[in-house]
Amino acid sequence: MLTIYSEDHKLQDGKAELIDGQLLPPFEMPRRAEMVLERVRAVGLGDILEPDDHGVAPLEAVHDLRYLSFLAAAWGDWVKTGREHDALPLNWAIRGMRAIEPESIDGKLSYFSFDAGTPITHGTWRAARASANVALTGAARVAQGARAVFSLCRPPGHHAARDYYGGYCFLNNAAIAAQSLRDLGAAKVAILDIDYHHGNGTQSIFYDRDDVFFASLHGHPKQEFPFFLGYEDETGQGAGAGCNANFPMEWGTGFERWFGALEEAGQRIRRFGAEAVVVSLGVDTYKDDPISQFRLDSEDYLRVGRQIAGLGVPTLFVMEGGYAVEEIGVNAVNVLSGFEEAG
Ligand code: SP5
Ligand code: ZN
Repeated sequence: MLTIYSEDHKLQDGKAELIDGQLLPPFEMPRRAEMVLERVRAVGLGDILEPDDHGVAPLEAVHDLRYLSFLAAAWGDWVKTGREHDALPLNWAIRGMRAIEPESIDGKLSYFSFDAGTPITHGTWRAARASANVALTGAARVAQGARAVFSLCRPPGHHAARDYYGGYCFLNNAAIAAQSLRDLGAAKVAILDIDYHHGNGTQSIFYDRDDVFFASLHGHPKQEFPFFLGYEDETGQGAGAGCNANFPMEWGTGFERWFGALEEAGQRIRRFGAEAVVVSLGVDTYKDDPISQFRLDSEDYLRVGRQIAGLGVPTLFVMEGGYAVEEIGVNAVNVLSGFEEAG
């Protein structure tokens, strides 16, 4: 299996995220991608390729123009006000408040985000664009006939919506790749999101569309971040009615229960008739993940890969979360090895 990777991910290297009532060094750190790359090499998964630059058009196909302009300018605008540390928002519009884009950078950070866990730094925009290019280059290979490609994206993407960032995500790599697969000829595309957290951004981007099916297995929103999306009764709207499937599960969920949900999600994707699948591959479902509460073990990920191979359609794996840094390489690459084995 071909891996797409860019060193530019290292440009996203924040100093602090707000988590657990504290400002801590970010769990989403450069070493994550380096550990995955190291494991790709160690098992001899296949060639490792740098991404091509796909320009802004595929970003604009998924994200709002004003949001993209904000992201491109955010660090510069922040520094202009005399600050050199990471940019974090302070507050958000909530019930009864006005959703008007403010002029000041502090106001814009609040307007275009949903958490204070996602620092914007000097290199954020470049890293996020490189990550999207990694996804797009993988999508192009899949469209050209590859059975499967691994886009080793960092920063991750599935929490980023059309016009807001959060959850360590700025550009929605999986959504950008899925839209690109559509534009390159696949009539129907499915996104299977197996990251521990609900892919709120991806769901919202495709919620009213019948050409992209979204299925997500995740921590139940009654307990887990991002809290305000990911319930089972969110099934799509308008033309997209029936094209969204959520499988929320409670803290402590183990592999057997989780795998049952994966089988069900697979059935839904098969019934939908997807011609290609994008997998939002997070391995924060791992038992020792420092911020998550499912109980998958390293060997389980081999079975996950085999199961996804059983869908029998061209597959693009897009890296999302996973914060047990020492094990992230083994866990992520086990999914890919399991897929390959099932060849
Ligand atoms: C891509 C991705 O996996 N993003 C996840 C972002 C999660 N950020 C906030 C998680 C809050 C976790 N709270 C648990 C505290 C553990 N002591
Ligand atoms: Zn996650």
